[in-house]
Amino acid sequence: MPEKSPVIVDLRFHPEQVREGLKQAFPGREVINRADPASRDRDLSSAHYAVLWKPLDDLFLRATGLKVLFSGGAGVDHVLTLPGLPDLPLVRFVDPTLTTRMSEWVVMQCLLHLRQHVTYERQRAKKLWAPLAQPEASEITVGIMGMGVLGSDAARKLGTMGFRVIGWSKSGRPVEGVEVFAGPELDAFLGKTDILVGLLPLTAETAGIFDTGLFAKLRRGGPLGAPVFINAGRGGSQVEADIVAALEKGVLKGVSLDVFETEPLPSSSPLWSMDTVLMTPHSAADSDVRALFAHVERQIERHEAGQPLEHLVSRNAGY
Ligand code: NDP
Ligand code: OXD
Repeated sequence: MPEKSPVIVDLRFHPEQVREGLKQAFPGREVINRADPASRDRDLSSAHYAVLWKPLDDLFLRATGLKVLFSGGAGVDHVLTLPGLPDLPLVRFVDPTLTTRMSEWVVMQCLLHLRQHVTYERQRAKKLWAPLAQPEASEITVGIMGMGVLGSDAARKLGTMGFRVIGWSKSGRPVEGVEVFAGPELDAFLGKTDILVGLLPLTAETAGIFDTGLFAKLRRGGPLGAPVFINAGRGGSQVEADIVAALEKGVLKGVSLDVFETEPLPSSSPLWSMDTVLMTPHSAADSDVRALFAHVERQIERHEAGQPLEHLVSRNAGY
């Protein structure tokens, strides 16, 4: 039997978690973990596979025998812009562990805004006991931009909580139980949306899409008073100066952000200190390394058995 090609692991994840995750991964195959100083001078030219997230600069110069690339996350904008990226199949990470984490985050943020958490926190700081009139989820329409793997799952779970859910995607591909609007129908979609959720990949078409003009088209006069914006797609899709202005003018009532134009968010950003902003440090849906390695193993097995790879990225579309 021919020797199995090594797999390069070049992940800027928590090194201890990667080391732990690798203990059970890739049986019978050499693993070159580039976070491990002992691998620094290792010849990479015989490896056919690389799993990467913000890889070291010399990866593609030294790993000249690669056949398939695996993104360590669901998003691939950071891979597609890597200098020297070879023209090879790129597989992204799709797994129930990641999808579940994202839906938890999205449902939690929608509920925090529905249940007026920010206002209650403000009242608590003043020791003010003042129950507010409380709308129900069924009175609120959540509009999800990006109805792929993550958007579709979040839509289903928000529906279980009682929210009315609509979606927007490039193709308008149907999703069971959800009215999905196609690309050119954006304005009609926005006009029905009380809580806007961004789960879009970052591409040339989606860069800067969440701006003043878009926020102005959201439904006004709904039970929340003003629309809410939630984004866990990519920070490059949002114009943060426009978010700040929309919050200050009351065009937006509140926002929840997991992603930012610059990460980590610079200390000079006004978003840090605005009490209408809920934020997390790009942690809505971290990749579980064990699940990631199991997914890569499955795809390598398929590839070596002559079966098509799954979750392939379209270079043209950018996702
Ligand atoms: P998918 O590829 O499954 O879905 C992407 C969706 O976006 C599709 O519905 C697609 O439309 C739509 N879309 C893409 N471009 C456009 C456009 N120009 N106009 C309208 N719709 C568009 O991706 P996932 O759901 O798996 O992930 C989405 C993104 O979430 C990732 O790319 C990543 O950036 C982000 N992410 C963030 C994480 C975090 O922790 N914050 C974790 C994981 C992912 P169509 O269906 O027609 O193709
Ligand atoms: C991803 C992410 O793309 O964590 O998976 O952002």
